[in-house]
Amino acid sequence: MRIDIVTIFPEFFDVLDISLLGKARQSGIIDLGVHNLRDATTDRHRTVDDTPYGGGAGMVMKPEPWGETLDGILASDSEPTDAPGGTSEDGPLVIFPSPAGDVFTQAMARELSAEKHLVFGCGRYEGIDQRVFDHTATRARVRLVSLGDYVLNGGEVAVMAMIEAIGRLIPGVVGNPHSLVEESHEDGLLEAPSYTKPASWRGLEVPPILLSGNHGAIAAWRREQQLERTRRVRPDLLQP
Ligand code: 6GU
Repeated sequence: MRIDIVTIFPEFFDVLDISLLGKARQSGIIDLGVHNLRDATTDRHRTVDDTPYGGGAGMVMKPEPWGETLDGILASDSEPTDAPGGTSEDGPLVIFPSPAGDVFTQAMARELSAEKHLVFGCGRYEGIDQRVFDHTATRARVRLVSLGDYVLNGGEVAVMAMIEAIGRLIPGVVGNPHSLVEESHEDGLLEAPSYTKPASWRGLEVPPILLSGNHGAIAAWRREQQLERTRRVRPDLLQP
């Protein structure tokens, strides 16, 4: 998968060199490009924002640097976006992290992990000039995606979370694919508690069923733990 990130804080994404995602990049499963929005500015101060038309607090990101940067990224995509409105299913999908977007879920991460080319546009300040979204939507699929109902200063942390959730679902990124299926949210429930050796630690015992060797009984116990935990912590997940 090709991933491009547009940001005014490119160093923020240096951590993608390490860990699981770093390995996936080294092995060529993920091809990452980080673009500094300020490289597309032409003034001495490398200005990316300006005051909002109509007044109001804060600053709005100017459209020109976004247009320039996205032109370069979208032109480099080998898949022609020849569908009406530039929305070919095979072309790039441009994601703008925004608290006004669809809420990011495990199901969305799985869907996005099947894409060939994701472009993340990290906004700062009070947002990006609306015409950037409108123009981009004439030549690519565009989605606004939110991490949840709270406010971040910019899209960078959200994009980092999304890339981690998406990246680990790409075949070959996580060594043992079985470890993906027993996790919270994969089956719509929270995961069961897990234990390792020693069997007794500081007076706390591992539930005896897990030492029984009875795999059927263990699976049933885990399922019951998942249901109990989900009922208690996230009853909303059990609503039809
Ligand atoms: Cl995706 N961006 C920002 N700036 N704030 C958020 C968010 C995203 N998701 C929740 N809050």
